[in-house]
Amino acid sequence: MDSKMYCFQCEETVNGQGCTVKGVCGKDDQVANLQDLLIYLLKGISFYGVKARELGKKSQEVDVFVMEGLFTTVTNVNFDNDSISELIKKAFLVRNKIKDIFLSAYREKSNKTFDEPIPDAAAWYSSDEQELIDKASKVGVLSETNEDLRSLKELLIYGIKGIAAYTDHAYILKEKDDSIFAFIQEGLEATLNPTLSAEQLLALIMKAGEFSVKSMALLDKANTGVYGDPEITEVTTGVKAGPAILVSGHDLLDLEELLKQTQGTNINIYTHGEMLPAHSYPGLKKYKNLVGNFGTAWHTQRKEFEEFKGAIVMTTNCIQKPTELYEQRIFTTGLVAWPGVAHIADRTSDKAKDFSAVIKKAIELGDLEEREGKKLTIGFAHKATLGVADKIVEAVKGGMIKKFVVMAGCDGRSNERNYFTDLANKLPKDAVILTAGCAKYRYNMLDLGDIGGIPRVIDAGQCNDSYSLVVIAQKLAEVFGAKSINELPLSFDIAWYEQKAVCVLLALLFLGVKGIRLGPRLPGFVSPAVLKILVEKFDIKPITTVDEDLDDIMDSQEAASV
Ligand code: FSO
Ligand code: SF4
Repeated sequence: MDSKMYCFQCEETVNGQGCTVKGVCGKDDQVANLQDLLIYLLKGISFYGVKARELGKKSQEVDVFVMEGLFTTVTNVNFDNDSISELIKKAFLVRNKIKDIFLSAYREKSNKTFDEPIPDAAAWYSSDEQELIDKASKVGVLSETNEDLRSLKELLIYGIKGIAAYTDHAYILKEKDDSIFAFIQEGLEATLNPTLSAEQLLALIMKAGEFSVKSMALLDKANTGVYGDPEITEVTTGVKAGPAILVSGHDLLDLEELLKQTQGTNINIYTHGEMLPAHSYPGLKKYKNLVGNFGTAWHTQRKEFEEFKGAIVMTTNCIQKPTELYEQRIFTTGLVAWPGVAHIADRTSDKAKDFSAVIKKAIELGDLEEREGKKLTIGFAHKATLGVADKIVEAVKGGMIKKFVVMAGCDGRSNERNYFTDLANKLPKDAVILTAGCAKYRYNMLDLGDIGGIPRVIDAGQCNDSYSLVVIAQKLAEVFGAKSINELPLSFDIAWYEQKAVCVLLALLFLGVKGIRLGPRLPGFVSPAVLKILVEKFDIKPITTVDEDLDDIMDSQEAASV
């Protein structure tokens, strides 16, 4: 194949097969190839990382570098050549560090020099720019020539990217779990092993499901530990008069630091996209300057950021190419980067990030005009939802709720995603939607009403809060005396886009959820043979038409049967 790059990690990949000239997301071939080289070097680092751990040695710097490197390559995080090139340079240093740690531990233990074969990813080095570019074009996903092994390896890596993203969010809030760091490296290192069978890769993919659950649970612990358990909260989507800053992405600490730094000023802070759940955390909603939510899912940001006349901060994915109407007033931070966009530097040790440039910009831009907006009810994470469990159980037993439909995941550009809006609209009035992630923006503004005070869209939070949905389902299974959540009147209709959704999907498979509908398209990186395995083992199916799926959803497992 004559291609300048090859990336098929997200749902929007060209023709459902692969971006070969430029990413639909806006990633150019050079960035795509350099990201491939970075992943390759992270595998090389992991080769030594796994060996060092076997001898009881590890390094936090190395663990964090691998985790952050993976998150950097998630869809819509980093589009900047220079910053990826810097990470590649650093990867060589980090690899040397863990190599030295391992070699000295090995010598100490065995009294001899390590002389086993070393994979190219753990040995190759160059500081020459052209050599780096040449190498980058050779180590991407197509370097595995067996289609099925490639499919399994990439499924594993994308799940691990999601795990890394959630683990990084938890780490920022000072929660960590060494077993997750160890698994991330175990999974990456395994992809270098030419003798690994499809069965062994499948076992690792299931293990990734286990660690997906762990990473989401860890992040739940971090978020609730720092900001308290989400509370059922009404959020306004209008605009108040006054200078303003819009915060998008998923990083709650960035939002909090900005709230603190603007406290006592007349600057209003708004959430965008996946930042919406911030309003339900007691530790964040207490800030009077957190005034509302503006806009919807990530893919409408170009229009919405043009309309929002204040300053904008992008804390994590999903960033799109800024238009000239707001490129001078958008800032990136953390792992996010777009060439030419001003970047807020990382916090040094425990010192907060300095958002003064954003604040200065908001003041310069002046007042926003007042605008009316709808109200959204959010905050149905596990604690709040289980707090009203008796009402839910009563409604199920009384026949007012016949079905729960989990419609978590991501939103995206394609019109096919109207399926989720249409399905939500057409669901009978005795069906309740459980949601998390930006997928909700396809139906959270619809007036779907409530059942005895329980809203028909139960919004648990960000994509990682799919964990809450699982906790809720497990609790319901317990209350109804069901053997598993598969026996509940519960259907899964998941919208996916990027690799965090792959992590959520693997978590559900690990928990034994069967019959998940996935849309709008099945992943391009899943080969026909791998799909056959997933269908046989888990009964995964693609979404079809709204009417067909609706019949199927409502026919399966009636509430009355529990
Ligand atoms: Fe959406 Fe983007 Fe949260 Fe993703 S904003 S698509 S699954 O990054 O992480 O749900
Ligand atoms: Fe294409 Fe998605 Fe990869 Fe971007 S992340 S290059 S849209 S497959």
